Amino acid sequence: MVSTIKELEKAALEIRKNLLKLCSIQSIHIGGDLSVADVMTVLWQYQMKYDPSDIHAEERDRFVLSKGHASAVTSFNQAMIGCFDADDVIKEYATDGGRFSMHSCNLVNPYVEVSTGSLGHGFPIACGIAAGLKLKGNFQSRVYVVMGDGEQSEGSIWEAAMNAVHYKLGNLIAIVDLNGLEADGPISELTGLGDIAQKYRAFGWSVQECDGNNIAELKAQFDRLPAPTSETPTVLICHTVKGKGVSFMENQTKWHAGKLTQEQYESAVSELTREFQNKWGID
Ligand SMILES: Cc1ncc(C[n+]2csc(CCOP(=O)(O)OP(=O)(O)O)c2C)c(N)n1
Repeated sequence: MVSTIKELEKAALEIRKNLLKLCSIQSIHIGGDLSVADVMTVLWQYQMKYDPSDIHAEERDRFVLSKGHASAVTSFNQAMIGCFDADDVIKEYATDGGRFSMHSCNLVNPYVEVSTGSLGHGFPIACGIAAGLKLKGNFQSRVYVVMGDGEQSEGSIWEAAMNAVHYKLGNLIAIVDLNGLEADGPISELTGLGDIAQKYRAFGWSVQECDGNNIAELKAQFDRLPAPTSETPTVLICHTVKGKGVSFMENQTKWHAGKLTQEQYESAVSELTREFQNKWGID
């Protein structure tokens, strides 16, 4: 487990560099991978109970990527904890018979708890898993589910949100990557999410909120989660920037998905590296 802020920020830098490398080879959902990269780093490198050598352990925490198009950032995090090599992700991504692709698939990759990609499905499935754990008498595992803010416009999200409260799923932690953009533009101009914290609160959820691109804040939010035995589900609303860390990608709808030229790749990597070194020095 990685626990200092510097180590976690370094891990997030490595993950972003891997994302950019992959993105220089082929088109990936880079905008939403980068926005959620810090959340995923703190979750996978610090927070979750997950042993890559015993992936069916009953006591493990479960992870569901409801915004299934952010498969690459998940795979690079799993590589970092030893599930497989990051180079394998790059080599096999979107190839015939490869374990990694635009959307996570557990038929070819056993580290994927649930295959996702069709938005609005992962969250209800995560609710079912959380209810199942309670029925089985497992009160030590949590279920973490990561959603997009565009994804909140799926009706199934709100059916699940209602049920999670009804079934007292305090072992369920929903995370919303609130980056303000979906595939076709700003959410405020498409469906209009309104006050999302207030909506979850009205449904009976416990709401936590933070800057989702700030590792220290994220760590503090995870540290204060209620115990899995609690009876109220928690949503962590993470305010993020789509394309975070690469200035020409930040808040740009066109970088929802895409491929980098060699020149763009080099400029993006040097910007990220410079930013890290300005803060922590060269080590
Ligand atoms: C049911 C469904 N409709 C449409 C899509 C196509 N799609 C893929 S990503 C995306 C945008 C999602 O926006 P958001 O949830 O905000 O994700 P992020 O911006 O974080 O990438 C859409 C519409 C899909 N995967 N599933």
